[in-house]
Amino acid sequence: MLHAALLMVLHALARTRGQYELCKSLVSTDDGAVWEQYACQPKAQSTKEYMRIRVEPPGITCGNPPERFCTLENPYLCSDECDASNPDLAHPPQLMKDRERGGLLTYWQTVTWRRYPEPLLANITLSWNKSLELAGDLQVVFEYGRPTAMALDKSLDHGRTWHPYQFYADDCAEAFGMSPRRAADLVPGNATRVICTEEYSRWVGAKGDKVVRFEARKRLALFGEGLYARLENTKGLRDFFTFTNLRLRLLRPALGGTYVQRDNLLKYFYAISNIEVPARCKCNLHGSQCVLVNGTLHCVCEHNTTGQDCQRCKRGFRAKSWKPGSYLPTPHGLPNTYCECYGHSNRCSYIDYLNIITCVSCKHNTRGQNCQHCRWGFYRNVSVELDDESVCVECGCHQMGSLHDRCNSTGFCQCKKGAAGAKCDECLPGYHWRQGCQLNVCDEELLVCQNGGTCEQNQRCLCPAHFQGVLCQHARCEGGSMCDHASASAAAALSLALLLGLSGALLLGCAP
Ligand SMILES: [Ca+2]
Repeated sequence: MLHAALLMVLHALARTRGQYELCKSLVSTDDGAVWEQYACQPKAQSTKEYMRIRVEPPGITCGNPPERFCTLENPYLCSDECDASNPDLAHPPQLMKDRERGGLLTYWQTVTWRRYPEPLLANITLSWNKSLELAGDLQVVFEYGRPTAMALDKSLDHGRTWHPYQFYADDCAEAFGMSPRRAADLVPGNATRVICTEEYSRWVGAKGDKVVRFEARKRLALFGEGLYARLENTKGLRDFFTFTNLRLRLLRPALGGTYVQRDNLLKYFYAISNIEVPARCKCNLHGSQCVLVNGTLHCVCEHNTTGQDCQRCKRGFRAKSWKPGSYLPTPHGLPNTYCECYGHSNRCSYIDYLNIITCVSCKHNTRGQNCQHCRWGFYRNVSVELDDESVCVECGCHQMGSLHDRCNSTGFCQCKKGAAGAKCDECLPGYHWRQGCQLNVCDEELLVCQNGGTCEQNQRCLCPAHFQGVLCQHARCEGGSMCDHASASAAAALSLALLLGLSGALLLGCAP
């Protein structure tokens, strides 16, 4: 009773929770508790705490040696100092992802543009060692002005190959040879276009907007209610929001004006106080949880999948090829992997006292937890795959000739004495078929009827008038004499009978 109530609660919970948050739920059916499986994905979250940051080139971070810098607002008040050896004056990369306490602004800062006109270049590589899906706007907060030229790249393969994601410049044509566009200008047909935007690079004063965005939200919103169908059907759309690494290439700092003031290069540098990457673990719709394992994010995989991204079938579940889950049909999608029943059942039941999931009502004469065995009385047809409907062939053991209706793995039945053949429907030499194999009394080969007798249905010799015995080997010796000839042939028959293991009856006859 309590169990049933719990099931109802779980089921209700499954229905009321958001889309794709639940991978499965136990439901009550006539067959008992059965798992219903759904496509599922982890919730979007801030991924800052799992993010690793690397900055390049070496020596780009300020403070080693200590350095003075000015600000664009107050270019001649150059009292600020960056000193890597002093915690209060150091600006290391981890300050781009720290939790700022008590309103204290902390930021990573580069060296100044002392080497002008050599460009001031800095790369920031963000890595998670895990495939993620961008679920909101990527935001980078710049202090002391936003760069006038910057590129955002992404990698899907842990940094082996990189692709441009978006370009940012105060003049896109000049910096990248592209016409400027805004994310708001995109339409569903070009939602994955790589654009150059001028929205985040203009000088708005030091107190103005500090944020540079990659507007994933606007791109996703282009599809409205049809988003999940689009994610399913539009090639490359899911991949567009997927990444393992992101890279910011800072190409030219904020200038605070239209040109570089060569007499005051200490006011040009980059400083970033925060990077937010709202994303979800990519689990291929086979997991709703993502956990840290040895410091790296891993999906908690359902639907008999495994791997960091649930990108493989579990051991023993490889008869069907792996597939990602599907967003369709909404609201629960298709998990695309049931418990593995090799196509002989599409229902699975959870047996709670054994803690196993087992296929229910295996069809096509199969049985077993995964419908991987043949029912009694059937054997495995090795010439077809396990998921073939004709995988189990009936043994067809002859009811009379075999001990029972089961056969071995090659289809051979267990025969009663004297029976032979795969189905036990034939007799060994010395036996004849009569509701099974019966021992011959006489035949045309070894137990030939003697003295002109004829064998009747292998059961008895019909002897001529003057002979008797099982094989008509004895003369009828009336009066007890003149039986010499017959006795000699009786002796021969006797030795033959002993040879064949016959006994008893032949010993009777005439005494000499
Ligand atoms: Ca910070």
